Order: sequence, then C-alpha cells, then structure tokens
Amino acid sequence: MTQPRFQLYFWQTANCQKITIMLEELGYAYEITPINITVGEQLDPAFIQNVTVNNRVPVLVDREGPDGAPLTLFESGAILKYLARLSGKLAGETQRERALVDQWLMWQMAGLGPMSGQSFHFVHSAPAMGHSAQSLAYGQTRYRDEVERLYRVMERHLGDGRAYMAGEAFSIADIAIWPWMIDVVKPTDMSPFPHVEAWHRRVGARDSVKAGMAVRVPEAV
Ligand SMILES: N[C@@H](CCC(=O)N[C@@H](CS)C(=O)NCC(=O)O)C(=O)O
Repeated sequence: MTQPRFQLYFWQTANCQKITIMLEELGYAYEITPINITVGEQLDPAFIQNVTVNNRVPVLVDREGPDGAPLTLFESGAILKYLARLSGKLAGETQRERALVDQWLMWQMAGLGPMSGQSFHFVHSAPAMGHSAQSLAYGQTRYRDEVERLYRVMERHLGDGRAYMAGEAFSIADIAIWPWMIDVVKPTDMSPFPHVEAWHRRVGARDSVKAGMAVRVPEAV
C-alpha cells in the first residue's frame, strides 16, 4: 500500500489542529504520527535527532518535497505558508491580499498564539502543578489582559463587516486563529465581541474545520 504524501507529527492541540484543518481544506492525503506531549515524547532524543531539532509539534513531512526530496518542516505558520504555496490556495490572490494574509498570520503566530498559550499555562496548567494562587496571580492577570486586548483588536477589525480576517476570502490567517479560540483562554464575557463570535461560527461551520478538529489520537483525553 502506498503511503500518503504527507506525514504529520501531531497531538491534539491548537497548533497541530491548524495543520489538520489546512490538509482537510486542500483535500491532501495525510497520516498522523502521534507525539504525546503530555508524557514528554517531544523530548525523546530520537524524535529530536531524526525529526525536529525544535522538540515541539506540529511537524509536517512532505514525502515528495521540492526537487523530489522529502521536506520536514516545523512551525505551524511556516507549514501553513508552505501548503498554501504548494496548492496556490488560501494565501491571497493579489499582492494586497497576500500582504494582509501575512499580517494576520504573523499576528496570530507572534501574538494571539503565544499569549493564549501563556494564559493557558497560568490559568489551567500551573494550578494543577501545585503553585500557590498568590504566585500565579500576576501571570494570570497579565496574559488574560493581553488576550482580551487581542480580542478587542479582532472585534474592531471584523466589526468593519469583512467576512474573514484578510477580507472576503477565507485564508490561512483564519485557519491559524480559529483553533486557538478555546474556552479556557478566551474572555469569560464574550458579549463585547459579537463580530468575533460570528466569525468563529462562520469558520467553524466549514467541513474542513469540522474534519480537522475531529482528528483524534488514541491516548488523548
Ligand atoms: N510556534 C510553534 C509552537 C509549537 C508548540 O509550542 N507546540 C506545542 C503544542 S501546541 C508543543 O509541542 N508543546 C510541547 C512542549 O511545550 O514541550 C508552532 O506554531 O508550531
């Protein structure tokens, strides 16, 4: 049996779900290789030596990479851009559209993603590790506030009536942002963000998003 072209090192997390959504959107065949980050498989020396120096997921292998040689890529934003270039889809048609797609992709990669990740850590993970409420309070407030500021940015932007982050066309910017809007980190009161909520429903209704989010690894809880 022939192997699918793409292999995705994956755990059920927002950065990995960006890639399953993108692969589903493009209709590309892929196989999942689970890397259980809850037990530290990303730190396995064999994974670091043979797959990625970055000891994180997602990692995508294109078995038919440029010049026919396999290509192994980490960083979800770089993977999205690679797949967009390969397919000629989802990264804008004109220079203007491409610039705006990149702008919002970078906004997610440098802002919403890391800030939400830190908020998740201080609000969800660190309390379970036994840190005192007092020692966590500053970090919780700092990252919750920053995430809320980023939601206000999105609300102002989408409030102008555009359907998607970079304009009228769905793009990798939407794919990068959508999986990060998780309950643990989004503002508790979403009433100031009606356009963000509407965008979230619009994107979530796509078959590719439903399929990409439905990818499960056996051990994940
Ligand atoms: N900027 C990277 C972040 C990758 C990342 O932090 N991945 C998380 C899962 S979403 C991970 O592998 N965590 C394991 C760890 O923290 O050791 C990307 O967008 O791909």
